[in-house]
Amino acid sequence: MGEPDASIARAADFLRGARRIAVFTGAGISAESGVPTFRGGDEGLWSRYDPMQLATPEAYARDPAMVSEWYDWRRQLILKARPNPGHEALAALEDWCEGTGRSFDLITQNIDRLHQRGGSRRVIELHGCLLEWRGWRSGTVVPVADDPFESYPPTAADGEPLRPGIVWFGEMLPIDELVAAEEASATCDAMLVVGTSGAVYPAAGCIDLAWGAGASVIEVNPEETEASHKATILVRAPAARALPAIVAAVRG
Ligand code: BV8
Repeated sequence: MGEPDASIARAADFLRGARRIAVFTGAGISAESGVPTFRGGDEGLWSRYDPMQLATPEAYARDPAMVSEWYDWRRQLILKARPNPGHEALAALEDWCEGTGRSFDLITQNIDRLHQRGGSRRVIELHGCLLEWRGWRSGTVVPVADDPFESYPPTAADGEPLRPGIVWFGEMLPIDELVAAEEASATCDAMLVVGTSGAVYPAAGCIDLAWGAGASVIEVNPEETEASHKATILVRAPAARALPAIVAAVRG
């Protein structure tokens, strides 16, 4: 694999030398599960939709039917998706950390729950989860069937419109998750940054915290990102290929 081989071996060395490992993931780690990313090329979700048109509370208030139908379309994609070897490698890394007395935290911006379905246990979801829906006004979480909703917006038994249990632009992140993610980022000595453009805050601030604390930052991404200049090591390869190789090298 040429250059990525050398970076994979170096990444494994840094992870083996770490006592506290944090992983920060974005939409790119689910790309090889068939879940479109936001900014990637012409297949990116946002290439067809203006994010500010749909991923905001104002958009839902303006057109709850259209916004909830778009999210239900994405929910169906997620339900059909399967964890890929990248997700599974991070679950194996978590096992290795537990087995060797290291601390491990997985922080994700993703709302697809593929990390948990791939075996990860300690997952901090900064932007919520698209499989969860709640009352637009009450915030009450309402169990929903996997099937596509019959009408849009979906409603609770009492008729209250439901919205996806995710964080939209302009909304605060869940405070407990944000505090836990920032604490893990500020105290880790190695951070694996996988599949994110590093463009969305305050989530991407986790990378800044690790970098500022002097942690080794390893970026796994086929492309340059806004976080690349903070990386100690650049692994320019797709996650489903690079992560299994890195974790195999870590476990020797
Ligand atoms: C808040 C859920 C305030 C919705 C999402 C100017 C400067 C700084 C900040 C701002 C600003 N203007 C506005 C803001 C704030 C704004 C923000 O950061 N905007 C950005 C666009 C500039 N942030 C917010 O609004 C946040 N809230 O600030 O609240 C506040 C304060 C007090 C009180 C009230 C409010 C909320 C942000 C959360 C938004 N919700 N998701 C949905 O899913 O529809 S964010 C959305 O983008 C995704 O969830 C994802 O988490 C996030 C980032 O995207 P990425 O995951 O990085 O994905 P992307 O497509 O960008 O990149 C994919 C990467 O993968 C690429 O690099 C690609 O190369 C790589 N890749 C592709 N294939 C692979 C791969 N890598 C590896 N392997 C592969 N195979």
